[in-house]
Amino acid sequence: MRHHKLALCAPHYLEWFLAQTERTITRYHMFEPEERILVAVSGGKDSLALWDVLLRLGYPADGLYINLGIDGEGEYSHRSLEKIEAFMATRPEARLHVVDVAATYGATIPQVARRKLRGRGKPCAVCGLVKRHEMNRIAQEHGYAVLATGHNLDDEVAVLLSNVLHWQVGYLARQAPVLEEREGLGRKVKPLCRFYERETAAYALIRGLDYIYDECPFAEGNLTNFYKELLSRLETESPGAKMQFYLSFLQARKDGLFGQAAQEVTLHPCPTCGQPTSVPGPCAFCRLW
Ligand code: Q46
Ligand code: ZN
Repeated sequence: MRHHKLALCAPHYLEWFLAQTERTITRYHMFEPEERILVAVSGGKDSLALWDVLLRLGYPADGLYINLGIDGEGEYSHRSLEKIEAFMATRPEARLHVVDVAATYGATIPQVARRKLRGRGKPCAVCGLVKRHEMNRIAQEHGYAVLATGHNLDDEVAVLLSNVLHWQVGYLARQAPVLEEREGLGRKVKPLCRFYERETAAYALIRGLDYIYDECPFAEGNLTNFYKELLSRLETESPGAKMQFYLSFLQARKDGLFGQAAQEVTLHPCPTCGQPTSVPGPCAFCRLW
């Protein structure tokens, strides 16, 4: 790890990874040992690595898998669930919640997106909306204190670059390792946010986690992946550049650079589902269906 000027063998790498995760959890006050955690799992390396680490650190962490009904090549969603079930088979203490979007709401994500967008564009906006709503719903219904996602440093800096390029000050104010809970919205945390993507991949590999390698077929050619490529070129030239970009952003944010924008908008409960929304009336999720 050039950016850390550190080289480790496999057993020490695993120790290091656990200790670093624990340090991130404490540093950003993500959760206390007795708080119940819901981990959003996709079957990919980051979310399975996160779930594995939290269990090994002794946290009460359950999983949530949202079946989006994305088939693409070889039934993407179906294969994702298989990986998660294989993970669970060797961890009897782990519990998994599964939400099947088509069974619950009557259409898969590609179907509802086609309806909504009349065939234009990718279903990602619709997909993001549904995932956020369902994560929040399951966390609330089952009384989880916190929702954890597997975002790594590469994910975070790609979003950061995108937000900076468009000067999305409101988004910048809200991009953080921890989003505190507010009326009707649970706390959200990203315990892997200080790991490079290849570090979470190395962890998954050494731990022998079997995960889904392919990305969702709709991710191909998206802008986030292009930003990731750009940032990786920067990293090659200047090891540690991504970490530097992210940490100095967090510092600037803490110093109040986005202070005005951080002022929260007033939220109203949706009359249909009860989740908070910024405009009075039904929320975007309920309007979608
Ligand atoms: S948003 Fe888009 Fe992802 Fe949903 S449709 Fe696939 S690529 S899974 S993170
Ligand atoms: Zn609603």
